[in-house]
Amino acid sequence: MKQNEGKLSLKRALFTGTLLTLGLGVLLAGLIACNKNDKDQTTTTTTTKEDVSGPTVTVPGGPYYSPSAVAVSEDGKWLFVGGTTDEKIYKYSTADNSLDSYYDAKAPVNGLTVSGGKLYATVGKLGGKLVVLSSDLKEEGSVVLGHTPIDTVVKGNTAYVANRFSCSVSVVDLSSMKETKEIAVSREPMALELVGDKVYAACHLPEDNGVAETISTRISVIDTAKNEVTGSIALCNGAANVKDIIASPDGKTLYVSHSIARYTYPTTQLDAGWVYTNGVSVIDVAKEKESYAFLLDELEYGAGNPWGMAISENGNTL
Ligand SMILES: [Ca+2]
Repeated sequence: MKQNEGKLSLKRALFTGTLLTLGLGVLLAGLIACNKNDKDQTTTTTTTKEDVSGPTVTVPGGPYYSPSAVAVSEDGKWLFVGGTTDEKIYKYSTADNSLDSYYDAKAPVNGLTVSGGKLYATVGKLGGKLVVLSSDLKEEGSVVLGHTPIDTVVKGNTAYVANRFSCSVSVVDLSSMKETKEIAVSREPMALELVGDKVYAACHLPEDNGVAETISTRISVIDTAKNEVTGSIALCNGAANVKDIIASPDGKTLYVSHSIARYTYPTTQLDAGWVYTNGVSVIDVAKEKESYAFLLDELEYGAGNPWGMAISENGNTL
């Protein structure tokens, strides 16, 4: 009992990190209802829903949307929302939450990235695609890539796309919309971040042997001059289920959201972080090394699995 109390007070000290709440879930809840009444399940025609914040939004599609990706236009006027189940991308006005238009991707939407006035959508599973859309959701080009393309960064005329289940990053020449190279990275790249001449691919699962001294996921570092992996950053022991990576505005720090498995503990209790806690790893970009990780959980809750991150322009709030 005494030992338990010691552990708990240590945890209490550790749980002082700011709880990361992106707030997008709340926003999305206001914009899109995730499901409708059962009686509507065969309806494919346009339906009207009441938005909780007031205005009525009209959305097409089936009974489930499963919003899975969001992006905001560079001028802040438009919100793009992609659905996994209804396979569409919606464009909403941020001024009054009204639906402006939508694009039928005809495949699950895995990720959305805004860059240079264009919307880059990663869609589909095996043989998924990168689709480039204008800001008014007109398709300008697409290219078939690996298994479950999920995230994109754009550098000049080149797009880098993480193919989650191919364990690779595709290099796409945007003028010809051709894949020029597929770069093997660590296990299940989930999210990409571009800092200077490097693309950082944050990978979902560890690649280590199950009896290795430490087991953690990796950030694969791609040098965009060579389009080769030139580094691999290990996260803290037990780090897994990586979902997102984001750079500080000055490019000196990377933040990675993930859970931390207490895999060396016997599973005698589930709560209070005995099996999993949720954390953010902080990476020193210049050293290509993790500086520290901080935890996100409330002491009595856990296993929420943190997902997307955003950072304020001054870099002070994550
Ligand atoms: Ca990203």
